Amino acid sequence: MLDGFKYLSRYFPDSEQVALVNLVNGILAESPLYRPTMPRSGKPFSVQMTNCGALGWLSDKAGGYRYQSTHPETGRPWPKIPDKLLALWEDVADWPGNPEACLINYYAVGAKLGSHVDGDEVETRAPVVSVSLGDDAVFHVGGLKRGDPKTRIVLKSGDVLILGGESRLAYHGIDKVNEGTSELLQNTGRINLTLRRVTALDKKE
Ligand code: MD6
Ligand code: FE
Repeated sequence: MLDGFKYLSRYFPDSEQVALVNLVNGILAESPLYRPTMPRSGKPFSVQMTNCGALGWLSDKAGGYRYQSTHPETGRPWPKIPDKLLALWEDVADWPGNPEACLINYYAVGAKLGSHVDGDEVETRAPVVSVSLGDDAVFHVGGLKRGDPKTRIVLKSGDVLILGGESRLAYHGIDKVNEGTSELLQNTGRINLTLRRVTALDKKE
């Protein structure tokens, strides 16, 4: 495993997971899930997404992968990142700036996320910090090349992952979600939140 990869099993206890789901539901009411499409091909993702934060990550056929400050369907700014997630970043990121984006992924039955690198951020010295909620998922992480050997981890509700240091640009993805393994979400499925710094940090914030 590359240096800088950290797995914090059950970082959030059950009661805090419930609080996080309530926060996410509040965000979804303002900033609904939508289905991104692949650059060029326009093929829809199986994962549905939205964001909170000053910037949000998105992808569509015409514009490709990018960050922008507004929701692609409502045109409204993304809601703020909840304090509970800012506190998580403070606790685990070990990096002097604030996160600017929180991508919210929702996996309904059958959704998965192909192997990718989180590479659209300018500030790749900052880690990406993720939280899993709901059903278990089989996560893989490899190396800096797509074909490098992969390690698999079953991510459970409340788990936190940190891709920092050398692992920041490692390939990773979700092979499958094990439906019905958690009762946290009202509908079956899985939510993953990823906190990112996007723009370069040029001064202490
Ligand atoms: C997911 N996670 O768990 C997908 N990226 O649904 C990611 O793509 C991810 O967990 C960067 C850092 C941590 C992650
Ligand atoms: Fe990722």
